[in-house]
Amino acid sequence: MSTETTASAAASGNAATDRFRQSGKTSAIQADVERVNLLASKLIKAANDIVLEERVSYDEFNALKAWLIKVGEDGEWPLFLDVWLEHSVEEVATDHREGNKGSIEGPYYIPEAPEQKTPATISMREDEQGTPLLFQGQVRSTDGSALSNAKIELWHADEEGFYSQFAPNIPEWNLRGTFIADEEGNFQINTMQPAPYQIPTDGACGQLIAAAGWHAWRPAHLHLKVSAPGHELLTAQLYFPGDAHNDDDIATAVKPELLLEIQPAAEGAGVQTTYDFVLDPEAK
Ligand code: MBD
Ligand code: FE
Repeated sequence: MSTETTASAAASGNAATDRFRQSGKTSAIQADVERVNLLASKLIKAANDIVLEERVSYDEFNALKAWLIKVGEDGEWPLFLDVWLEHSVEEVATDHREGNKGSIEGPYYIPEAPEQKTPATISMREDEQGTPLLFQGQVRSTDGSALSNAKIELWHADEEGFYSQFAPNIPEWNLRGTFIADEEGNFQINTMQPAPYQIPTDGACGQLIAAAGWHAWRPAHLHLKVSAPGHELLTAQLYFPGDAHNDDDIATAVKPELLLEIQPAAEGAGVQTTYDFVLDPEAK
């Protein structure tokens, strides 16, 4: 295979870095001097404490410097931060919620995927490999009322563990879509079961994982953003029972409430699952 057609850490990392730059996520940030002072001082102190406690050597210091440089060169800052830090940020951001548990967004979300009313089939290749998955459920508010015309954004890896727009030779919107539920908040989406995801082994994050003797896997997962007027946006992931990495996700993003129950498909090949979402009303 030529280099253009082979997935590489630097290609997916740099695509994730570009996507973050374009996301607008930093446009409204007003850095408060007190807050920057507090957080930066604490982070620097924590690092210095480790050096003193563990008697870090110059060789280790230089290995760190070289590695941090490589994280940037490979475009892997989004991957690194989403795998090892986002889960705590997500916990803080959502711990007031009474409705559905959520999980991290990760580095591979693209907004404004093509919209369809459900029932619908996500965009996929004619010969898309894998087990067909019918994903259905209802979107409700915390008071139990159905949220008519709720919006469900779904994106996930293919059967090889690759995401469209972050790996070569996959159609732009493959296994990505925006779905509108019916009047009763019900949705039915046909897709393909994703494979587990392996952090690229040829980039800085993979180098750290190998050097530390860790594994590089996330369990198979569906990514979702579920929204309805007057309600907080839910960012979540859903997982498949029996996956070897549900208990040791490298990104620490599995919660028991996010495990699906899988049944054989009632019609046709593959499997089906029903999962209902409960959204919190926006605080007044
Ligand atoms: C993924 O697919 C993902 O969901 C996260 C959180 C990090 C890396 C890859
Ligand atoms: Fe993912």
